[in-house]
Amino acid sequence: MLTIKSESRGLIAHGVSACAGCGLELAARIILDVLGSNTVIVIPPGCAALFSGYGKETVTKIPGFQGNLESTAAYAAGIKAGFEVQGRGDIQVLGLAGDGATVDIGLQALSGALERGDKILYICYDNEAYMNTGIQGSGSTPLNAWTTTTPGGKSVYRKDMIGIVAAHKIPYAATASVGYVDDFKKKVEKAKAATAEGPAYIHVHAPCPTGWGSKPEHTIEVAKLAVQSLCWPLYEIVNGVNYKITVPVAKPKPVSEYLKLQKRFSGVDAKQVEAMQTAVELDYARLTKK
Ligand SMILES: Cc1ncc(C[n+]2csc(CCOP(=O)(O)OP(=O)(O)O)c2C)c(N)n1
Ligand code: SF4
Repeated sequence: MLTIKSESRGLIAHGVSACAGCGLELAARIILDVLGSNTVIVIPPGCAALFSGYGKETVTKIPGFQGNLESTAAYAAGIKAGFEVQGRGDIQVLGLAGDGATVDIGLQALSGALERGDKILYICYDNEAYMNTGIQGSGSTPLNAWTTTTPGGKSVYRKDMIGIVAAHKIPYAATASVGYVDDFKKKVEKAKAATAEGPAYIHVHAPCPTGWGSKPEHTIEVAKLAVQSLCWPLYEIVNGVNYKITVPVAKPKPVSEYLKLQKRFSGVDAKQVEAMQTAVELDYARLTKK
């Protein structure tokens, strides 16, 4: 057995078995640094389960619960309700789930919690596929991306998950990126505060070198390029109506710059890149008008 001799910092110990350069690992450390120890975490199966771990192998230093893939938001809501009944409503309950567990399989449970106004914080880390079970395409996989279930490139657009969340008119929703840590931290702070009123939701873009075919040392560069090429705009939405872009992009970089660092887009041709460029520009123009 490996004995780790150094003291670990933060609420996630070292020794996490995530892949090198994992965007989720960085996101999880940032989130718990901001939320602090008065937090209970709910994690479904997926790569985040590497943190809740198995038996004595957990690396999280806060209480946690691993449920099933469908019900992260329902578990979180139930745990929060239990604390409220006990007069311990100050405990932050965090659901941390992948895009598959959020955008597809857990969508119904999440929608229910958002509609009821449960005072939970839900963070979806978006690695744009079901990574833990071998890179299958999800509702959040972008157009033209290779996955094992979209071997010729995904033929349809991703779901507008943040739009779906905003339609519930919850107190706070935001997109975030591990490439913009200060912006991400501020959003976790705001989301934490918003849960005094109702649900808060953050959708954080978290590159996955294993699934995207990017170099581990390029994770931050890839994350930043997604924002700078308008493929992943950073904004927040208060009460479902007040939109604000938090990292404006005055001179966008071409989408092709973002794509070229990832093997999952190596099959795209010039026409497809052009279509992606047009789509992100239109989306961004619409966003700036909201
Ligand atoms: C209903 C259901 N279908 C399939 C599975 C198998 N499964 C376990 S983890 C996982 C991948 C989850 O993907 P995502 O939520 O995107 O998280 P990631 O693995 O990318 O971190 C799947 C499909 C399951 N546990 N439950
Ligand atoms: S497969 Fe991707 S998300 Fe999962 S641990 Fe590895 S790098 Fe992280």
